[in-house]
Amino acid sequence: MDKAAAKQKFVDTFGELVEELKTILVQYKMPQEAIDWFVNSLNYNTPGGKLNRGLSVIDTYCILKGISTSDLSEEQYKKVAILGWCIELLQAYFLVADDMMDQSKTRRGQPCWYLVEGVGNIAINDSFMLEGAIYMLLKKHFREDSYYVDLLDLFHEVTFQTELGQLLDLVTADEEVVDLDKFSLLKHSFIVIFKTAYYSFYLPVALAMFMAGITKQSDLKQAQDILIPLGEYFQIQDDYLDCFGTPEQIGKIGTDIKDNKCSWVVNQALLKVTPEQRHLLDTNYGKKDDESEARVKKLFNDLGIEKTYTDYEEEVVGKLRQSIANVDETNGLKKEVFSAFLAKVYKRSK
Ligand code: DMA
Ligand code: MG
Ligand code: MG
Ligand code: MG
Repeated sequence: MDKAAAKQKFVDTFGELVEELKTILVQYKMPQEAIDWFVNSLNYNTPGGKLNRGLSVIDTYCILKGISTSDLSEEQYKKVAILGWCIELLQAYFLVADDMMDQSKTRRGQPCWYLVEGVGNIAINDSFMLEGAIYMLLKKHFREDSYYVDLLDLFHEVTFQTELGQLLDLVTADEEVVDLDKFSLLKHSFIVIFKTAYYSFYLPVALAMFMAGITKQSDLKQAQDILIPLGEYFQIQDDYLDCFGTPEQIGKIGTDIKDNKCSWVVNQALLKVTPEQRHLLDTNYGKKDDESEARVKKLFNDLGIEKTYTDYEEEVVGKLRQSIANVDETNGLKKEVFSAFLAKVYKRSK
């Protein structure tokens, strides 16, 4: 099955899950307007992205089992796809809230949910419900499995880690006072590992490992030791694209400069600036107007940040390939789980 077909097959299972979630509300005898609202929020916020996280659960499961997707029975496929959609629901939950907190305008090429006519602050409750949907689905489909509690633990812990990352991201980006001395690459590393790497990289693989019964502590640790640095690299790409990608490419309008974010880009710039350039950065970074943002972007160009980025990318990918080559496959973990994941993100432009 090619990539597009695999994605389509996965997308096709989402409608069924929406129906299942809708049935729960019908059983509660919920008035129709609440049912329609929830269904609309699910459909607006959950599919529509790259679906890399969700698809990775399926890919990882198949690699661990040594089979191809077409070898899975309908029933097996649906079960592993549900875990994939649970990550996509988690992602939808984070993004709806993230866009409000970051005052973003667009996401996946459409207006952010909170900006849709009639939504506004109801989006806060909608984000909670996207998260709640995960546990309704897990209960319905995994309640009888021996690893049910492991799935719950994993979702809960990774959610908490992500929220901690979002916290550090937000408190490092003061809305009023711009103090670039608060930034550092070490703090950046904390932010991105917690807000992105755990849920985007460790979670899909760990879920598939639990489902495939490959759950030795040492193997979960091997997975973390590769996936956390891989996720850090992925968020550095996100930071880079926020500034240097086009909205057409990335489906969103970058906000990091105006939001005073402790991004990888500004941290690299801080390592290179002359005192005059530092003054320019101090007076323009984190300002809400387009002119200040343009001055900061021009400075980033003058400093050659694009080259710094491509050098970084080659270096980190070299290291990741080395770690992958050293994976111990004795207990059933496979190097291919990681190389497949790396291939999905290497040199990405969206
Ligand atoms: C996103 O960080 C992290 C989470 C948990 C959603 P971000 O604000 O850089 O993401 P984006 O660039 O997609 O708004
Ligand atoms: Mg954001
Ligand atoms: Mg954010
Ligand atoms: Mg970003």
